[in-house]
Amino acid sequence: MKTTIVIPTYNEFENLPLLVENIFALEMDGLNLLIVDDNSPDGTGQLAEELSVQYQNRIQVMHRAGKLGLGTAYNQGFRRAIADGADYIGQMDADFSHPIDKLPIMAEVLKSCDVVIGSRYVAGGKLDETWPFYRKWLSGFGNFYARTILGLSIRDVTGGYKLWKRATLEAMPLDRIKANGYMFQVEMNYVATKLGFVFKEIPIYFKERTAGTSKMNLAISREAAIRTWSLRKTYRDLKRKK
Ligand SMILES: Nc1nc2c(ncn2[C@@H]2O[C@H](COP(=O)(O)OP(=O)(O)O)[C@@H](O)[C@H]2O)c(=O)[nH]1
Ligand SMILES: [Mg+2]
Repeated sequence: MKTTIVIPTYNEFENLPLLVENIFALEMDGLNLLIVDDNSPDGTGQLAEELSVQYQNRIQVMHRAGKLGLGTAYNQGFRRAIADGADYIGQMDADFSHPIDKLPIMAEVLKSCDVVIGSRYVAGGKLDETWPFYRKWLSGFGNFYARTILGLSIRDVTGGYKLWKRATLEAMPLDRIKANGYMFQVEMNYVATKLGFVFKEIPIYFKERTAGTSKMNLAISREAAIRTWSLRKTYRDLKRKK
């Protein structure tokens, strides 16, 4: 049983070593990491290579030419994880916002569904308490907006902490997923729901990063606001691959 967590990185030099150490401290069987680095100017890519040597075969590194966005990083990472024979494939940010200690329970819950989301919007889940009101509001509103327009029953549609069954990802038309920011999460959820896959959400506390800086920006929010409306049309003809 192999579980590969895909971790996209852009300037996460300060976070990566402790993150990796904490993940492997879980001592989950068959757990390994795939780091997708976009030629980070701070040297995260080189650091990842060094960690890969230190942790022997448990870390793979993909290097891309430059900052190409979160969505394409996951897209390429997923394909590679599938090709490398992972049974469960995860997504996690490199900045400790996603609680590492929830991974074992997510893996347990995945046995009885197709995708598990570490969710900020189910009972027991929470956004960072130190976030200012407007950020909480924006996150809550963004979720409500996408859920309503797309008719999704998932509570946390923009969350980026997930565990997929290999078969789920294999059935997804990854070549058609074009969104790159928060919208990548929404688009994946929408397509997977349309294909009939079953989601479960387990509560997480989403903690703001303490090291490094956020890469999200206005363009990403704008992409989300606009592309949400076109998803229905884009996937009108979607059928489950046989
Ligand atoms: N490879 C890659 N990783 C990225 C890119 N943008 C963000 N990331 C990573 O994606 C994760 C989430 O990004 P972050 O800036 O923390 O987003 P926020 O939590 O919404 O503020 C972090 O691990 C980042 O290093 C990108 O363009 N390429
Ligand atoms: Mg973050």
